Amino acid sequence: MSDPQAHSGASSLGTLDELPQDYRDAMTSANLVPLWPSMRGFLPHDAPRPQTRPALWRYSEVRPLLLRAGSLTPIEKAERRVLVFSNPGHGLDGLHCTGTIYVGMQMILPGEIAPNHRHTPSAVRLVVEGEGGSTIVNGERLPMERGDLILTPALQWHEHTHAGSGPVIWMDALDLPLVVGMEASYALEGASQTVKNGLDASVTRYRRAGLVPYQNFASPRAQYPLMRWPWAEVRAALEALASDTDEGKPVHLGYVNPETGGECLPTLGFSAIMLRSGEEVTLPRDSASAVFHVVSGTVQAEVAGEALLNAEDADVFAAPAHARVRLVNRSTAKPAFLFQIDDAPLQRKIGIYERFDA
Ligand code: 1HN
Repeated sequence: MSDPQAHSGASSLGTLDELPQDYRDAMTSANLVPLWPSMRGFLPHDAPRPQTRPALWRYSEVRPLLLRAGSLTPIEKAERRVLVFSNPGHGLDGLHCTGTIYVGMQMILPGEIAPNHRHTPSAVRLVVEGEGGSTIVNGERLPMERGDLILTPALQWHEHTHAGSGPVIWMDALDLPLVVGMEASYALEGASQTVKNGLDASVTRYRRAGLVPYQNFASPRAQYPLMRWPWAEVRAALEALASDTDEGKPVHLGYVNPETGGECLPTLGFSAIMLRSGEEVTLPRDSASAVFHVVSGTVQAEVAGEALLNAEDADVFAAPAHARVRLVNRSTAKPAFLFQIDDAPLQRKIGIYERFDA
């Protein structure tokens, strides 16, 4: 995008070592620094310089390490048994998948409980494998089936249980880096919840797009009316959209709050992409950072010009803000499905969201 108001007569700015030592010492003892030596770093010209690198985490590497954590670390010693997808551009300890998005893979074993708590960061789960897992959110039991999206928004009570056999594994995504940056990240622990509603009540109430419970017109709408999006329904909706979308154009659906039509969380956005067999798609480039999770199929991704080859089931890759993302499904037999997380909702709210392609 070219901005007629912008002009890049980039002149170099003064440096710290051009300043006399006594002046620098006086600034330091008064807790002052000059802006000009670091100005370009904080405000680079023409485009951001993300620390986030295009990076890929392979489930075939993550899974055995997660299973091993099951015997190395009992749930009581972990509360959440998670391996965090740390973007190397940020240093591994910062828990950044992108600048704003935290992603990890969590495992719970039969009979275990990941205890009840609530916290200021918002979270979602995308279920990867296993049967019998549930997340209980504010007294509502949400079954965890492969590909399902489950919300646990900011400050809502949530705990995870597992009544089946074998491990249950899911991907967690949180706006943690953002809330940590605001110095507002904290949690409260609580006693295990009493399940108050029927199984999966929010999915029952909001069974079909375009229909909401009638009494909601008269009473204040719940902030988070729908808590779970079953994958079977998302997949069917993608297949329907594909039949009405030209080859090479993204078959891309956004998850929304069914009462408002807006994003389902204030900070992070969620969407699902279908790549038909043999299809190659370039997503419209925008200012958001994003994380992609392969639900099924094989995807060759190119992120900011870097090739991330053959991402397969449950593999995850990160795209920095402003990056171009190209996706190819080389299979001639099978479609591929991706789940996307981005920080576009927050960028829109603070007025910095930009789309660079028509
Ligand atoms: C959390 O509460 C969960 O509830 C998972 O399952 C991952 C990462 C950082 C902070 C809180 C969960 C988390 C987390």
